[in-house]
This record gives sequence, structure tokens and C-alpha cells, in this order.
Amino acid sequence: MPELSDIVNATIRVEIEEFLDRPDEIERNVELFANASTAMQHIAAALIEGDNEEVDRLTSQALEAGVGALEIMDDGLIAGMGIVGIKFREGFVFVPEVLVCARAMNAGMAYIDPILATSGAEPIGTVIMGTVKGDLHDIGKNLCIMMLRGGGLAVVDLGVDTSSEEFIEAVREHDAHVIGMSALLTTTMPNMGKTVEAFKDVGLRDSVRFMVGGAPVTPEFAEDVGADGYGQDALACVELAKQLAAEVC
Ligand code: B12
Repeated sequence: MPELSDIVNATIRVEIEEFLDRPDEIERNVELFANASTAMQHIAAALIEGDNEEVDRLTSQALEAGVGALEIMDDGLIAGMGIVGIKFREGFVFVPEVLVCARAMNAGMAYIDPILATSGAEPIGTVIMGTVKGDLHDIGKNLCIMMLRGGGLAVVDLGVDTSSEEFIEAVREHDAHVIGMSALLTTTMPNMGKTVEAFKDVGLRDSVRFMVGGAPVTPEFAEDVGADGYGQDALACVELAKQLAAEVC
């Protein structure tokens, strides 16, 4: 069982010690960072500190050293953002600080995105992705989009605060059959169901497949709102999109 002292980066050790309280979260993060390389720990620490220039520099350095894009994304960027998320939830940091960290995350993702996108093959389907109406969270959706493109799917990104009408319009315009909806707020999750209903109203429900995700979304909720699948992370999103595309394309 890894221990806090197994984590090389001092900033990460202090962050876990000072800001994490729940035993399950402490255990998960100690294990995650103790198993991550020192370079990945430094990337996560720079992200937590909101230092976008350092994240930029360290990401580029890691890629040059031969570290894989997925490892940097999972063990550096997403791992760092996980700590920021907990600090935000517990009231240690507020919206402006989180935005600074999100900007640092984007500095790293700017390198990862083109690498994951270069599969070169003919797209196996088109996915319409958007964060639902009223919701401005897009970090997770953007990660899914990168992975979908890397997985050989064409993606139309509708951005955030996406209405049912915008989803419908995009499906018609791009002749797409798979829709991915993201929600991070319990107050906006019901808009996933409203979008499914709106597709029924215009007679398009049977020709498309819906996948849903986002931290508060569960498989049970997905079923309740009439979605065709739930994915808990970007990898699951790609598997699901391929499966759903095969059903309808
Ligand atoms: C970053 C962040 C912000 C940023 C967003 C910046 C941006 N450009 O996205 C800012 C500061 C703007 C923000 C604002 C707010 N936020 Co906020 N935010 C977060 C935070 C810290 C991290 C979210 C994140 O990016 N996670 C990292 C990504 C990688 O994970 P993810 O989104 O879950 O995505 C993964 C999976 O879920 C999945 N996935 C995601 N989408 C999809 C879609 C499909 C189809 C599939 C298959 C899979 C999938 O794959 C992704 C990759 O693995 C969370 C805390 C948390 N732990 O989630 C709070 C959190 C979501 N926010 C919260 C709140 C309350 C707010 C505000 C209301 C705060 C306020 N008072 O203003 C506003 C709302 C603004 C709005 N209208 O949307 C709450 C929500 C509580 C609730 N139960 O509803 C949270 C949970 C924090 C908390 N515990 O209090 N936030």
C-alpha cells in the first residue's frame, strides 16, 4: 500500500495533507500520485498552483522525453484537476482560482489534443457533443472530444449551454446519429431528459443514440432520462460512441 512519503513532489504531499479529509479520497490520491512518475507529479503540482507557463513547459518536456499523451493527461492533468475539484467542493478555493487552474489544464491539453487527434483513418461515425443548457463546465467534455477524435470519430462540438434545439439542428446539419451530452450540475442534469424528449417531439428519437456523462450522472439516471448509454470517463465515452455508432450508422 503506497504511503504519502512515497510521493516525491512536496507540493502534492502538502496538498493531500492539508486539504483532503475523506479517507477514500486520501487513499485514492496517495495511490494515484505515488504510482505516477515524478514528471507527472510536477505537472499536477503546477496545475494545482495555476501556473500555466510551467504546465506548458513541463508537458512539452515530458512529450519530448517520450512520455505518452494519455499518461500526461491521466496522471498529470486530470490527477491535478482532481485535487482542485476537492478543494473547490470543500470551499478552500473559489471560482477565480478554479478558472486559473482550468487555464493551466488547457495549456497542457493544447499539446495533447493534436496528438490524440491524429489517427488518420476515415471517421467511423459523427458524434455531436455539448454541455447541456445552463451548464458552463466543459473540461470533461473537451477531454472526451479529444479522445473521440483520437479514436477515429468525427466530432461536432456545440460547446456549453447547449439547448435541445441546437442539438436537433446539429444532427440535421451534419447527418449525425450519436449525441453526447455532458452535465456537471445536478440542476442541469434534467436538461438531458428534456433534450431526449425534444427529439421525440420532432420525430428524430429513433434515428439517433444518446450517451450521457459528467461527474453527477449515473447509469441509473441515464436510464431514467431515456439515454442509450452512460460513460464514466473519456475512455468509456469512446467505447460507447463506437458501439452506438455501429448500431445506427
Ligand atoms: C472546474 C469547475 C468549474 C469551472 C468550470 C470551468 C470549465 N471551463 O469547465 C467554473 C469555475 C466555471 C465552475 C463554475 C461553477 N461550478 Co463548478 N466545478 C468545477 C470542478 C472543480 C471540476 C469539474 C471538472 O472539470 N472536472 C474534471 C473533468 C475531467 O471531469 P468531468 O467533468 O467529470 O468529466 C469526466 C467524466 O465525467 C466524463 N464525462 C464528462 N462529460 C461527458 C459526456 C459524455 C457523453 C460521456 C460519455 C462522459 C463524460 O469524462 C470526463 C473525462 O474523464 C467541479 C468539481 C468536481 N469534482 O467535479 C465543480 C462543480 C461541478 N461545480 C459546482 C458548482 C456548484 C459550480 C457553480 C454553480 C459555482 C458558483 N456558485 O458559481 C458554477 C456553475 C457555472 C455553470 N452555470 O455551469 C459543483 C456542482 C454541485 C452540484 N451538485 O451540482 C461542483 C461539483 C463543485 C462542488 N462540489 O461544489 N466550476
